[in-house]
Amino acid sequence: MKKVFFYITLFLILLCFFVIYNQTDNYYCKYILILYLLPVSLLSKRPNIIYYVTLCVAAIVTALFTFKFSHTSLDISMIFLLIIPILLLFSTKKIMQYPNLKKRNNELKFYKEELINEEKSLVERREFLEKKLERIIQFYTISKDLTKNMDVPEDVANALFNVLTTRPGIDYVVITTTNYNDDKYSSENRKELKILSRLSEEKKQIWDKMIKDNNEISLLNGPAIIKSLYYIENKPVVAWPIIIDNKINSCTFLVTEPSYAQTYIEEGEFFIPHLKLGTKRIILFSELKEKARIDGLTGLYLKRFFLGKLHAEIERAKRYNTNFYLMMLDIDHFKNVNDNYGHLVGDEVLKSAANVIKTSIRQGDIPGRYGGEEFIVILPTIDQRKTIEIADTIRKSVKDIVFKSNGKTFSVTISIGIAKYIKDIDIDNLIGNADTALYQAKKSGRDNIILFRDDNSY
Ligand code: GH3
Ligand code: MG
Ligand code: MG
Repeated sequence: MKKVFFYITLFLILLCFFVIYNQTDNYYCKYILILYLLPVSLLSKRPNIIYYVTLCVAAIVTALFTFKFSHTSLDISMIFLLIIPILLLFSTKKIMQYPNLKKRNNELKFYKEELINEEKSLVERREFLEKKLERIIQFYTISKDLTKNMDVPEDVANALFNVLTTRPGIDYVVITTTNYNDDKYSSENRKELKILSRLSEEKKQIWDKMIKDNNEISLLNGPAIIKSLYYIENKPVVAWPIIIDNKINSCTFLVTEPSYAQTYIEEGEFFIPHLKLGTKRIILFSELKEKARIDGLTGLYLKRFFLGKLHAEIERAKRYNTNFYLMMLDIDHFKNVNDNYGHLVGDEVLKSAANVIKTSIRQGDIPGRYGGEEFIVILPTIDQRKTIEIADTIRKSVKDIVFKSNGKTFSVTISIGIAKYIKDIDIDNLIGNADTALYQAKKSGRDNIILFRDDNSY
């Protein structure tokens, strides 16, 4: 393009020259016009041999032709011929440099391309890192969430759920847990904490059933694709089991797009230790809380916590119009045990009596240590006959225990007072009724069970 422009310019200069030349008859003007080619030949910015030679040849030929080989024509020729070697020298220098420039230009072009490619790959890398950063931030958020305010397994499930809702390629998620005390994780004893579904109701139910009925999870020891559900519906199911004390405590199932399966196995490797830590904290915390509620000597609920339970039971009975029984138990002449055998032996007696109470009551009954050698039990949803039956089992069992101290054997008896919850009674009156019945049991000769009667007809 530049070359074409150059030739056009050259052509136009020569055309102008010859047009003006033809317009004039004056020799002097022609002389000036020919000489005028000299500065014109020097005007070129880029030294070019063709440009100089063409203009010089044009000037010399015109001079020779115009002045018919006279002195003037020879003078002009000489001027132009003299200038050519000078200009040639100057242009040759430039021309000599020209191939180098061309080479340099090519090199620069190559560098430019290289730079463009490098920039492209840098942009790609940056985008990749940005995505990675986004994931790391999400991971950081969950790991932070998992280390705070975790009271119940639902809190762990919520923290995980919040992250999974933002992750791509997931169609369906079920976060399940099982009781820490359960023997093993199975489809029967697991509880669903959270479900994330991006499927139609019909598909959701299919997956729900397939995941629920699958017990392969009990064989897993880390994040994996469940083989027996492999690519059903063209989707893999990735499981994240949380194993605590060699038992699966909870498990998250992710139905993913096939291309995301490996990603979620890898993410499982990251998330599981955090989920495990969160779950462990909850277990530990609930164990600690439980310990704070329990009397160290007898293993029964402490009075303060027990009263809370009794309060709740009264509220429940009020709301659902149900009944329950309250049982108060007091070891007879316990002071004598302490006096005769010492406090340590007395403690053993308290422990044994508490064990008898724990093993004689039903699951769901709530036993507490009410005072020194006084115990108390809430017996929900029960009739009078069964209540007395339980009380009598306790009474007999306590009496049957043979204690040994310093080669001597002895046994103790227990007195029991029972009160039934009656509509609209408050907590103090209910306890008062059980206490009155206990007092009557003591009064009637101890080792006895008395049911509270409103008419005092004991
Ligand atoms: P009653 O048949 O009328 O109930 O007579 P009692 O001797 O059992 O009743 P009393 O209230 O006179 O005595 C209760 C004793 O229980 C007094 C106290 O020293 C003892 N005691 C309270 N708490 C503990 C304990 O934790 N360990 C031991 N070894 N003794 C305790
Ligand atoms: Mg006593
Ligand atoms: Mg007492």
